[in-house]
Amino acid sequence: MSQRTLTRAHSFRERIGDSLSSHPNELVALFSRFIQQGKGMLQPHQLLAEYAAVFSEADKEKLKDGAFEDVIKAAQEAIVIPPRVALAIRPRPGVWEYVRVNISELAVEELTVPEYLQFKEELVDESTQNNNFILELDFEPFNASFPRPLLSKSIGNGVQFLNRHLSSKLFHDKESMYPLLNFLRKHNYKGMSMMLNDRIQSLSALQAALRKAEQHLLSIASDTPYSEFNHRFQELGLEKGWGDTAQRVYENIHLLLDLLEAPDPCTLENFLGIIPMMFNVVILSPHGYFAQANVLGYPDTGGQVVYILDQVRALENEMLLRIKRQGLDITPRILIVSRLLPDAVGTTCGQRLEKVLGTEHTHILRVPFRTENGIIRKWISRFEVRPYLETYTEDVANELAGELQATPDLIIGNYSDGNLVSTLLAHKLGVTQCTIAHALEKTKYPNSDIYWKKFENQYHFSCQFTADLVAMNHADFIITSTFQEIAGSKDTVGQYESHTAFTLPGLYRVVHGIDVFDPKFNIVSPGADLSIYFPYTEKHKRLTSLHPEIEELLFNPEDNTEHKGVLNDTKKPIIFSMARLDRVKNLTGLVEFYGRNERLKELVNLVVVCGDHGKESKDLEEQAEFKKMYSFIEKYNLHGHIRWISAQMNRVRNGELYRYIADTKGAFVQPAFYEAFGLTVVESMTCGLPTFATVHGGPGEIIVDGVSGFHIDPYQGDKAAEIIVNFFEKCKEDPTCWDKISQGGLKRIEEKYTWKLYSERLMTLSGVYGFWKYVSNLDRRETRRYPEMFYALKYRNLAESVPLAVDGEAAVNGAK
Ligand code: UDP
Ligand code: LCN
Repeated sequence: MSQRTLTRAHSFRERIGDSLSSHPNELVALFSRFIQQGKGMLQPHQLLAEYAAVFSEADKEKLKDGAFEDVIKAAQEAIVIPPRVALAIRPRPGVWEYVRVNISELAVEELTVPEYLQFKEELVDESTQNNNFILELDFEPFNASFPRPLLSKSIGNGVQFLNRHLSSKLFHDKESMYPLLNFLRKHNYKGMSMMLNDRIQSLSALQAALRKAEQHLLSIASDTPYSEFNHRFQELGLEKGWGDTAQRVYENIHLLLDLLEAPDPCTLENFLGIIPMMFNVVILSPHGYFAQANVLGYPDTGGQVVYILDQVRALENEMLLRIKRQGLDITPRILIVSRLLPDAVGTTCGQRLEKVLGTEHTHILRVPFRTENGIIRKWISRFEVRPYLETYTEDVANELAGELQATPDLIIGNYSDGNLVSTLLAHKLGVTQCTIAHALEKTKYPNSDIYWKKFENQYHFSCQFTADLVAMNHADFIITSTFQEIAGSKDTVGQYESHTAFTLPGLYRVVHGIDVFDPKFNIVSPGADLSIYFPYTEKHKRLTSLHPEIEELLFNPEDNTEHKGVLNDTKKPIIFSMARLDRVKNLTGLVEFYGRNERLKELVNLVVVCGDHGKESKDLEEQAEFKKMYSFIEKYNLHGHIRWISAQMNRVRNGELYRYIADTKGAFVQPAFYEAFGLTVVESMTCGLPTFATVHGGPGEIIVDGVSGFHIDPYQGDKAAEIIVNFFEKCKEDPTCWDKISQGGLKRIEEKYTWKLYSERLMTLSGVYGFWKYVSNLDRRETRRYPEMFYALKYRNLAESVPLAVDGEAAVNGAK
């Protein structure tokens, strides 16, 4: 059991035991209600409902001193197998305790993780009950010796913790400084030494050289370029990389002297931040249509593409800035590696190399999927790419060697497939690896672990979850967009946290898959491209020349492949939504709750952008959503109230569309059942458009409810409609209500969600984790060996079981 489970004195087992003595009838009454549901699983809202049904307010008051309320509030799941009920209790993010109550024997016992999972498996597969030979995956022993933070609030700030650990470890005594010295001595770019040369062999030599250099710098003008004292520095044992001018070099030398004399975590982070380490970055995003035009809104092609294209622009700027400040004349390269699709259907996905607009040194490099029978021509869903990824990795490694003529300094994986390829590549090349999940499917599809067999044919989750575990454990650092992505909130479980312990019955049991307290986790939030998404109030920047096109999209009465439906009253505010037409995005749910609320229909029009009216979808989920959307329009007679526009791929025009909706004093609604982050939410808020967004996932954290937007619960559509009605009613009485939320949204974005903040942070992380990888290489060898073995023994077979796509047949699963 985890070191962070509660101490025994306060354990829930004991507290339930105490309640059993003090209030036996009440406990039996409550647990009997659970048992009456029969064999199955109860979710938190069901547990709370049962609690409310059994006890009156007065009873609850009486029970306050016992464990009842705390248990019910903290329980994330109950497994009912009469006469026993097991509870997974989560007193705070990342901390779990498992307890089982036997209602016939009035007994309470604490369960270990494997015991709890084994009990849960009985829900689906009785035959595993007494099977002691189930494969149990446990990463904890490999990390046990490494200290971790204990407070939930430290989760997601791994770099700070690592700096503290590194500074105390490195500066234990003089000898422990040697890794830093060796790291600086080894530093080079394509064989060209940087920072130190061979003249410096010891720490005392380093300190002496730095002091002499300091004296020399004090004797020359502060703006003297490095080239003018390069020779003098080389004689001292110092090479390029310290800075571009005497002033900057002086500051950086001083920083290292400080570090050597009086080490502290902040100086260490600052010093690692100035070392030139990042010149070649590889970013992996194999699946989907990855291109700069004509792709957004298609199945599997959404925020990840937007995120990466914005990320590389910000990253290239930051790299150039730092290289200049370091006084180096090196041209950086960033390569986004995606899949080459010979059947590119009007996109550039068939091109091998494509320059990224707005950058100088960044390209999309496309490498095809192939088998021994040749290259795969068509798009295939992200759930079906598995069988190609190993060969793909080899091909990518060869292409990179040719294109970069160097080993990359950092490899960033995106989404499950990209993260797996990044693992294989980083392993092969010995490079620092960062992963970005964007969305972990396990959270999006409830119970997709325990009932994995039901999902297998369509989604191949066994393979995907295995790949995710391998990648998250192999990565040097993990970037997430929000805290909730890692560890959820007080009441909800985080995406990564849900990988701590779970079971795929009959396949393997994850006893300890990932620890959300691991210092590899860092929250680095993305933003929106400010040249496209800016406030509707910035009149001088507004793209009014696009208004006729936008008005055509919104109001032209003719149905065509771009739009369906007409808005009778064009003066009303518009509530607007835009997403891939994916079940999880729940745009059909929005149409339904809009349709059911007469007052909402009176107050506002509804505009949804999703799907493609022009061609029949190849995606099964999308096909089903199409049908549902049409049926709700008929069922709730929405003619005259709704406009359904095909996916819009022109981002510049989309930016103006958000602002146009703001001109109508409307709002953006994001009704997803689950949204990992939610770039549209950030885009609409950046445009000053009041936003109502799902409380499940990232938007719950991006928006402060009632201040910078509103939370809605897609599972309670009627209530969501009421929240929107209330807002528009209030705005009718007092238009400043609208302005207040609009302003609140803008303020929130400025403070937390910008690409400038993102790229600075990413560079810092690469420095610190790169250094950490260097100093800890030997210590962490077994941590890497274990996922490798798991990959070879488990993942490979699973990947091979995913059927190969057949070019020409492309009815495919899912959408992200
Ligand atoms: N998008 C778009 N046109 C569409 C649908 C979506 O341009 O028809 C863009 C949207 O503006 C956002 C991205 O695709 O930039 C979707 O990202 P989000 O994080 O909201 O969701 P994802 O698709 O990644 O799940
Ligand atoms: C994938 C998702 O599902 C979204 O929630 C994110 O915003 C997007 O990737 C970018 O990270």
